[in-house]
Amino acid sequence: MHKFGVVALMGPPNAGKSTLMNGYLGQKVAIISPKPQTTRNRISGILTRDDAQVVFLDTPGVHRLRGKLNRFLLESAWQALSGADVAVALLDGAHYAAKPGAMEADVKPLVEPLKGFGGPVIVGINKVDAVKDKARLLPVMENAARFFPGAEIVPLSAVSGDGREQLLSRVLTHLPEGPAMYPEDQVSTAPVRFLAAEIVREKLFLELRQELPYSTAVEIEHWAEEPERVVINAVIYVARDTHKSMVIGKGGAMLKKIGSAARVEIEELLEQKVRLELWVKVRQDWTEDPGFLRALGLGE
Ligand SMILES: Nc1nc2c(ncn2[C@@H]2O[C@H](COP(=O)(O)OP(=O)(O)OP(=O)(O)O)[C@@H](O)[C@H]2O)c(=O)[nH]1
Ligand SMILES: [Mg+2]
Repeated sequence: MHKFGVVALMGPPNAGKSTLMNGYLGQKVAIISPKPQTTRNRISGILTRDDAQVVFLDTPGVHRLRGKLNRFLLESAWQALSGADVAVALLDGAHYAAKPGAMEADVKPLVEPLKGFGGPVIVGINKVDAVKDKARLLPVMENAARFFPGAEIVPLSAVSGDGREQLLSRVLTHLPEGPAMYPEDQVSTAPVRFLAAEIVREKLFLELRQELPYSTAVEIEHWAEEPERVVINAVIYVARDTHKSMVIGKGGAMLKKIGSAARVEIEELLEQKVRLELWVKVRQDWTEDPGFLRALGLGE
């Protein structure tokens, strides 16, 4: 019997959704950072095995923040749910083991939509590697059972891989029978240009301080395949004049660091030499500009 289905990876920001998806794929498709709200679009990751093909949809963390960009992020998460066969609600178990009271507010925005989803919900209690005293996980699991009644609950670590297969085997029991829909070597439906722009965005998240990464966006402006290399020009949009100099850094040092880190990874992705040129442009308050958000592929 062969199964095919779509799994929505939902959860509060920073729970480890993107890390988990990459772990299943054995390669990096979604970008990851220690900052919440790293993911901005639904991103598919396709896992092909002999007995099943599973399409994971990584989603932006569900949270309660204001602003148009955040509304689009939420919308994108709910849309993943609407097309899914199974929902995995991933929670940061280490965070709630240390702060049991924090779970309620974090999961609140998820509870009703997951009830309305109607399909099976599996709760993943992630980051168990970071919990020394495993007894502290019990109240976390009890709490999760209270907020998501009827859901199966699986502790795991997306980083170490412990529990990852157990979670997947629970997911597989709920997937419908069906043939594979994608070629076995396809890992995502996202175009490589998008993945390249995301890699640049990840470096912005890793290098820039505090709130600055949230008001940056990356657009590939030019992409030329030459015989020996790929030439890529990418624009980093910032929302204010003052942000521009912070992204460029003293003598261009910051931009250089971001550019070379991104180039190395884009070369791995494309398996080709890459020349990456980055430009920083100010687009005043772009996070509140619906037309521009749409142009970036954020929002429908
Ligand atoms: N210790 C530990 N850290 C983890 C684990 N999974 C993820 N992390 C870390 O948690 C942080 C957030 O991981 P992401 O995968 O970006 O989380 P996310 O849920 O996709 O976050 P958003 O896209 O912002 O919603 C990163 O620093 C990860 O390295 C885990 O199992 N154990
Ligand atoms: Mg993410």
